[in-house]
Amino acid sequence: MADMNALSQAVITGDQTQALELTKAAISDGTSPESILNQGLIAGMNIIGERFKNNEVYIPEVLIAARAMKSALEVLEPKLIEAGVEPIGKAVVGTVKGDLHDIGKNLVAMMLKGAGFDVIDLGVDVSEDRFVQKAKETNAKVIGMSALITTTMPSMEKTVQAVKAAGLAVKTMIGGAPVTQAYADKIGADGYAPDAASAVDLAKSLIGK
Ligand code: B1M
Repeated sequence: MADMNALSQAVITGDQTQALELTKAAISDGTSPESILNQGLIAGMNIIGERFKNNEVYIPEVLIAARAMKSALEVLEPKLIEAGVEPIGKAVVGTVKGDLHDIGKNLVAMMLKGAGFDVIDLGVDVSEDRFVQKAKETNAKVIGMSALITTTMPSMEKTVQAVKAAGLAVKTMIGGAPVTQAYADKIGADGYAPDAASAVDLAKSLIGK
């Protein structure tokens, strides 16, 4: 059985090689992709987040931890995405304007792909106009927005308003560490999900699947 603590440690210390090797080893010894993700990678990133908040580590350490996590996620992605699922609808996803955090958004995109969505990932720092324009152009059924900083959350409200002003039938869903259901209700978004797995359930229910 793979050592998830060692994997968390590799993320915490930003040891990209070790994080990759432990992820590959865990995949080959049959550890579930969800355990590798939650007990290994996310657990490590949460500890880095706490230390960052307490000024015990600084941006460079957070960056190398994020780099280690990202390369581990690249090898985990095919396992998280089930092969050969028929697309059940298009989803445009992105991290909102002013916000560069993309690890959680990438996870949401991966899980949506795994659930059979055709995902158009706009990346980070996405303006309300880009969300709307892409949703219109692709005839997407869902727009998924991620925000990790309290000061970028108002971009979600702007996007919801822009979608309404454009008269699009697309559903809007939001998530990210500082985001809540109460905030979704306040800004008139169609839904909120606390994690990537619930984001899939929410996206499906929003489009009646
Ligand atoms: Co930043 N950062 N960061 N950071 N960073 C946070 C978010 C912070 C909480 C750290 C802290 O103080 N404890 C804090 C925000 C405080 C606040 O506003 N409340 C913060 C800050 C302040 C900043 C800077 C301003 C620092 C500075 O420059 N002084 C700066 C901002 C830059 C910018 O965006 N303009 C900054 C920069 C960075 C790095 C570049 C160094 C790096 C990002 C690297 C990258 O993403 N490529 C970074 C990181 C890594 C973090 C922490 C440590 C980890 C975030 C992460 O990836 N978590 C973070 C602290 C923390 O959250 N613990 C922090 C793992 C990820 C899997 O979780 O993204 O929450 P998360 O996603 C989850 C759910 O939230 C949900 O599903 C995911 C999986 O379950 N979810 C959705 C996410 N999006 C969703 C969308 C949905 C549904 C669910 O529907 C569409």
